[in-house]
Amino acid sequence: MKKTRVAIIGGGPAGLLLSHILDLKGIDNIVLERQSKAYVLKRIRAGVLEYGTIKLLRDIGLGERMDREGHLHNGTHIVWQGRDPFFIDTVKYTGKPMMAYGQTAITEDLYAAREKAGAEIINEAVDVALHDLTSDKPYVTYVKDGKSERIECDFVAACDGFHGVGRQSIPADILKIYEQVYPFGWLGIMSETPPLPDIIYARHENGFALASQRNPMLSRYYIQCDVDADLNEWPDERFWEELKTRFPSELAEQIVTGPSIEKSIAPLRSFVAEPMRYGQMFLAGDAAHIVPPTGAKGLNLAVSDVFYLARGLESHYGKGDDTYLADYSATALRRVWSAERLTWWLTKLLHVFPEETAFEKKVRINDYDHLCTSERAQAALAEQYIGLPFED
Ligand code: RFL
Ligand code: PHB
Repeated sequence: MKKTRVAIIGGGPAGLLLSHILDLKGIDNIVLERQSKAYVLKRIRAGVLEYGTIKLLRDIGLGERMDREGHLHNGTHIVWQGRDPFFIDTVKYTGKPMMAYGQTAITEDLYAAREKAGAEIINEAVDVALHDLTSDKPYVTYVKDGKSERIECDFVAACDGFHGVGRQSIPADILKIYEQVYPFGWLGIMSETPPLPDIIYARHENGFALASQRNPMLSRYYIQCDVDADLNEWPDERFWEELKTRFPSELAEQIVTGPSIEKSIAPLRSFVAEPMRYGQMFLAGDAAHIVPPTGAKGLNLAVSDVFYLARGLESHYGKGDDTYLADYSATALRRVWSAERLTWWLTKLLHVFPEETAFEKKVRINDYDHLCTSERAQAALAEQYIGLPFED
């Protein structure tokens, strides 16, 4: 049997970041991760960091490689078939840039920092179960190498993603779910080719497309696709051809194609579980909420949840003050709902909906035209796109 203060379920970005910050504050913790380290590091996901995320990573000593290898951007472009292009200018309206730096690299940096500090990260921990969450002596059981194990703790941090056990341990009569599923997915590829210089969302009658990047020789592109599309129907040649169709010709000509090194389809979903606390357990990151990737908010929300949770735990252990922990769910959810609204709106604006009525089409175009002509609309979008500041 092991004992720790905080048992962290999930060794993705939320779990590892929480473990790192708690360790800096002298709060001991153990991370339980279902997958192997190699598997976690192989997952390709987010690529764009809000300014608050950049600053937090710098503040906790994880900014060095990010500042060396990441790429700062003043905002994101939108190109819209048959209309003027538009730039979400975060620097002009908020003074803050965004950073293209992959989630894979952040996870590598976090693993390296945790291992250097001698952290206890238990990979390939299966059958994790949470017990006595409403008592002051919760515990976690799991199986490692065929052996049943138990960890006693003060708190459980469920950072175990959308399919984790944390949220499922909350009784149905307490948990409230808000959900919206979209009738399409994103087909994404990674290729070892020089990316376009900017991050660009494209809106075309065939559907949405996105040009993004990881480093000077690594490009990330996405196109809207059928949610039940088969990857075998999308050989690289077809992907590149469709991608180029969705961008204006002067940009399409600049896209350098090459073999894909990764290709996958992600469904799009908006999802919020409330509250983000049950007894001594706190949910953080994708365990509590999912946003569609339009707007690049998922990882950034995981980071702000962890910021609020770590602050609450520090105040609990350091000062015996539980005000922040008591407010955790409400505080985190204010920021979550702001990102939910933004990503839902951007998804509606930029994708082709199969069932869209002629009326809805007109309203959507009007929304875009308003954005292109109204400084106030531009400022409001830039403020939410860069991410609202963390609350005091
Ligand atoms: P994760 O990354 O899913 O990690 C959860 C971890 O928990 C483990 N786990 C368990 N461990 C033990 N026991 C169990 N029972 C367990 N169940 C699960 C899992 O193995 C895993 O290691 O959640 P976390 O840490 O909350 O991080 C969230 C982010 O990963 C996610 O929000 C982003 O990737 C979303 N996202 C983006 N976010 C951004 O901020 N900017 C972007 O540009 C961006 N682009 C994206 C994205 C997500 C995408 N996909 C594939 C969904 C682009 C895509 C295509
Ligand atoms: C990415 O680079 O993976 C990316 C960029 C912007 C988004 C989503 C994903 O909105």
